[in-house]
Amino acid sequence: MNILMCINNGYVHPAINLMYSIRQYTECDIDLFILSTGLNDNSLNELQKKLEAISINVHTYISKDIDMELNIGNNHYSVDMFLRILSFGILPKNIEKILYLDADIIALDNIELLYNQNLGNKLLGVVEDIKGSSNKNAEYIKTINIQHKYFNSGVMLMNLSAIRKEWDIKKIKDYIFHNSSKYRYPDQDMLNVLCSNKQLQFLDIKFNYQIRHNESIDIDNVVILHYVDRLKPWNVFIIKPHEKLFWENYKLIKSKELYRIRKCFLKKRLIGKIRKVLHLK
Ligand SMILES: [Mn+2]
Repeated sequence: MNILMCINNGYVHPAINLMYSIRQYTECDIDLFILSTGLNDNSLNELQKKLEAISINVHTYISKDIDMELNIGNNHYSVDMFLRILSFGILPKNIEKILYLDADIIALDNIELLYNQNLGNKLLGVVEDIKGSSNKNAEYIKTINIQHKYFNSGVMLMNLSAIRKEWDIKKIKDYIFHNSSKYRYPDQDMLNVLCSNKQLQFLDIKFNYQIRHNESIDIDNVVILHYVDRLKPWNVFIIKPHEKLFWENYKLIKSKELYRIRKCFLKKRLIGKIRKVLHLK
């Protein structure tokens, strides 16, 4: 099974956590492809070591100057997330199919169920985005002008051989170059615009169950749980039951790193709140 993640240093531990959760449910061969604009040596070594321990082969592709090429500028989104759109041109040509996963995700069942979905000639297997069905975002989504259901780009089964036939790497780079500041969720909106209805295979919600901090969940059927809120399990004050699942899995990794990151984040937030109350800048 080929898995793709596009991460920077900040997401190395959530990524390790995700791979451990996947390994809980499957013994199949896993090749993990990491695309990044840069990972420091410590992060990279840790990633390799922790994943080797659960028999996952890691392949890293660093695209250092891609932000200049794509003109992302001051956009507060990380450049790394655009790499998923370009993956068809970066990854070796013999990779015909790959499962792209965000790092704010854990598996609760065997993801081979998802990997083995038949896409035929379609480019992507995706799940509808929950924001797309809320009133607040429906108006905005109308403005990006798509003829299909708005999908979430955090989980995508990618038919790379079909994509290579349809997309041209230079044209896609140009498109990102000229449009990255136009959209609210740039990479996701662009992927929605780039695909027509007949190029998409919509999959069951259980393959990308999008949960927000304040929601409750019945996890019986869920294969992939996606923490879509801006606040991730490692930066919320109070851990809800679905976030507990994340931390229970993290125990397997035997590392203190994510606990440390959480502590730093909460401390910063607390100081921010105190300064606000005291009207300090
Ligand atoms: Mn996500």
